[in-house]
Parts: sequence; structure tokens; C-alpha cells
Amino acid sequence: MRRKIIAGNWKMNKTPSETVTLINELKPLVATEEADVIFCVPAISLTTAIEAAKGTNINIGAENMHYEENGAYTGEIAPGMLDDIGVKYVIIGHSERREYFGETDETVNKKVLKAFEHGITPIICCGESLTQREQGVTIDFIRQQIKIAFLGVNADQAKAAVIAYEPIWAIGTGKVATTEQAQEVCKAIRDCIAEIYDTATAANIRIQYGGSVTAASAAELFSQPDIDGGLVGGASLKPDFGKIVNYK
Ligand code: G2H
Repeated sequence: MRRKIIAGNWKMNKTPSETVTLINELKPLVATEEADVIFCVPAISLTTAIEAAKGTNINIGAENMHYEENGAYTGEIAPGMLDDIGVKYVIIGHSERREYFGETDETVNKKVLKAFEHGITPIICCGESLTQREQGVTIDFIRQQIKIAFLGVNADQAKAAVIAYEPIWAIGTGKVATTEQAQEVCKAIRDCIAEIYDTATAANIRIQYGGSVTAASAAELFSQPDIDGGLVGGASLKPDFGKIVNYK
């Protein structure tokens, strides 16, 4: 039985002081023993967030990191820097990073390998565009993203990984994928992991759905057999996130 994992992706929202206020507001609402709860916050707020979340069930994650250990990469954050301050999760390859910051399946793979090297759990994002869905190539495209993301990742690491399926057309648009669409792709991802590794690895890996998840849609989505929780953007900044975490 896989444990649910529900992560907020704050994106480029909240200053460090607003972060403290929001964590204090949300911490009683997201208290649960039934799921892992992660708040992925902007890099500048990571230390503040870790401090504010002490003694709660909230884990703090980053929204991105570089794949090199250090060097001349102005403005970037190295994996060892996240590791050093106690960050345990990192979102890798979100579609906004791919679209606006030139991330590719290859850079995603390098980041995934580096995250594991540092004991940080990657939340690996994949998802098709509206054109790809309309052309009927969704599953082929997602399989390619997954196969490249997991190159060189061993089965033990893969078992601990988290994949977030986020159809690009459903991100921040208010259009949630139907439960059937989300389950179909999450199952295809699990089947792909079984092909790359084995059924035990596929049975362990946790797959989230992301894209306009709300308190109204969470329960049905998260009760699908291959959906193990969500990656939540807009609604993770509101008290509604408590309802999403305690969706049952
Ligand atoms: C998708 C999601 C969080 P939202 O980007 O990763 O955001 O829930 O606002 O669509």
C-alpha cells in the first residue's frame, strides 16, 4: 500500500515573511498522519520555511536545483546547498521550467541523478500539451519523458522517486483532467516503470496528479488506483490546501 503524498508548489509566490504567516495559518489545517505533506517554496524562503515548519508534519521542498555541484552558474542553486540546509524534496522539470527556462528531458535526467546522489527525493514532472493530447500522442510522449528522466537511475532509487503527471493544458487554467484521463496516464506511467525496472518498483513508486487540483476535485482524483496524491499550485496557497490534504 503506497502512502499518499500531497505537495504544494508555491511557484513564485510569497516573500519569506509571508511564508511564515502562511505556514502558521496552514499547519493546523494540513495536520494528518495519513499522507506525506510537502510545501515546495521559493529558494529564498527555504531556510525560513524549514524553521517555521519545525515540529509539524510539513516537509519543505525546493522548486528547482542545478545539476552541477558548484561553479560558474550565476543565480543557480546547487544540490549540496539544498542538502546542507535539510531540504528533502525537489521538484524537477516542471513544465514552467521547461517552457520558460529551457529545461529538457536531458537536464531533467541530470538533475534527477544528482538529487538522488544527495539523498533528496525528486518530484519528477511530466505532461503533454493540448496539441499532443489532441493528436493522440499523449502516452507515447509521456513514456519518452519518463524513459529519459530515469536513465541511469537504479531500481532502489526509482522506488523512492515521485512522479507528477501534469497535463500542461490543465495547469493554472482551471481545467482539471477528468478522473479517467488522469488515471489512464498515471497507469501508463506505472506500466512504463514496470517495463524499465520490474513490477515491485512500479508498485512502490508514487505518482501524483497535478493541474488545477482543488478541494472539490481532490477526493475523486486521489482515490484512483494509480494516483497517489497531488502536486498542487494555486490551491496550495489557501486554507483549501487543508481540505485537499485531508481529502477523505
Ligand atoms: C501545476 C500545478 C502545480 P495549479 O503547475 O504544479 O499548479 O494547481 O495551479 O494548476
